[in-house]
Amino acid sequence: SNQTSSEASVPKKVMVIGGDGYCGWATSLHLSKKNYQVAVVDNLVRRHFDHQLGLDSLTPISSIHNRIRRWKSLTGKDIELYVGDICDFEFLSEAFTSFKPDAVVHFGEQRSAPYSMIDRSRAVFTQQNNVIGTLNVLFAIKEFGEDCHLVKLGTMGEYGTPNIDIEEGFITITHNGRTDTLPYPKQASSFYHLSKVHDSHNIAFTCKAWGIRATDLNQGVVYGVRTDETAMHEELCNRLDYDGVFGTALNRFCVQAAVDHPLTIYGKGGQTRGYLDIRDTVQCVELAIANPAQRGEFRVFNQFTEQFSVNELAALVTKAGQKLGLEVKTVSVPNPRVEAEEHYYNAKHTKLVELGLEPHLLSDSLLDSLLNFAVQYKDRVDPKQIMPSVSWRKIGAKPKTVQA
Ligand code: NAD
Ligand code: USQ
Repeated sequence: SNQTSSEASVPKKVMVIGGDGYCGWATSLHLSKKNYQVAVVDNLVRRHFDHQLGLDSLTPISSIHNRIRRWKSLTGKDIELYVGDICDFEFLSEAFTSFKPDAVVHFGEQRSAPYSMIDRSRAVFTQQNNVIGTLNVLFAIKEFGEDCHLVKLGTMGEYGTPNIDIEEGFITITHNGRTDTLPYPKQASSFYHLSKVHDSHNIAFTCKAWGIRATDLNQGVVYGVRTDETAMHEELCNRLDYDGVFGTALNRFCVQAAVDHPLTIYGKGGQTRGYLDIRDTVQCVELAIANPAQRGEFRVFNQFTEQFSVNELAALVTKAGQKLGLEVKTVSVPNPRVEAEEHYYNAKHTKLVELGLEPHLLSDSLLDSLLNFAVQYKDRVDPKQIMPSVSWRKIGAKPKTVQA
């Protein structure tokens, strides 16, 4: 590093875009705890989606203002808050020039594949919000902080499920006797996952053209809820989505088991993905910030720790449930998505381990605690929100009405 010793003692400033969300809130607290100076940027649109669709987190969550006040009262640490939309470049410029971040962690996107497949307007919103938001962040860095490191949340879903091993971002190919290292082919399968592909292309281009330093974290599916910091007080509690739109596979299965709902396996259940514990999300982001990309470098890390098929997850939750006296059943739901249900999957994930990631692998004790957590809050579950309601094939231009 080219930091002098006097500079090294000044805490790094990290702007966390999407810092009120599931991954972003846990990361904001973790970085603040580790003595980074943190600013949360969020327009709270996720809380608005929940209201629009009649959904709610399993866990009760405090307002972002109360969360930040509680953190200050418990630890003495300040987290700055900028409430606004990063698609509004004036707002973003103001936040940038006032906070002057050394790194920006960008979680602030519409992140649900089913949400992006509800209807035309949600598909358009998702790509507009995500692609333009990221473009604005790139322009803000170029304009106001050329040295600022962009740590961008991408997704393993950018790669799809090719019948060959998945590399970390790039693949070396020999074609007609010539060899080159090229971006790994992208085959995303929702308008949401495609928005991440478009982001990756825009980021790679600006690294080359403007010398931006960026790390694209192709994250797998995140599970779990508690981190050391969010467990400190109920007002710091993180959100846990279990509904058919925002809930993700393992978290959903634990909540389903807690309320005696059969585990919802879509189609044949052979869909295999990379997964990681939310305690590793915060660790990975910290590692990326502590070891920044070089000027002009577009780095890609595959951010997950283990691969599972949907059927394997269902079997693990069934076994863990039995130990707690829950009789867990499964049901095969006609797949609402268009995706391979039996396929090869072998994705590399060594770069974060090389930087020092110590994974929390999925264990019986984590499953026990997640299941116990779900049982603790099971009275808050609305069973009507569990079954999937969004069809990849039936999406149309007409606004979809929300069932009351
Ligand atoms: P989330 O919906 O809980 O949080 C996203 C946050 O971003 C919300 O608080 C929302 O209000 C904010 N936001 C959205 N658009 C914004 C805008 N235009 N301006 C300002 N703020 C905006 O989602 P999450 O689960 O925490 O995911 C965070 C990121 O990580 C996303 O980019 C997602 O694609 C990625 N990711 C998530 C998972 C997962 O399993 N949850 C897995 C892989 C990747
Ligand atoms: N699935 C089921 N039953 C369920 C829920 C999901 O069988 O009840 C299946 C899906 O069909 C899919 C797989 O499980 O094959 C994963 O689905 P998911 O909803 O858990 O995850 P996904 O839609 O891919 O999206 C989530 C996050 C997204 C992130 C992505 C990482 O919402 O933000 O980008 O995980 S990844 O999957 O690696 O692309």
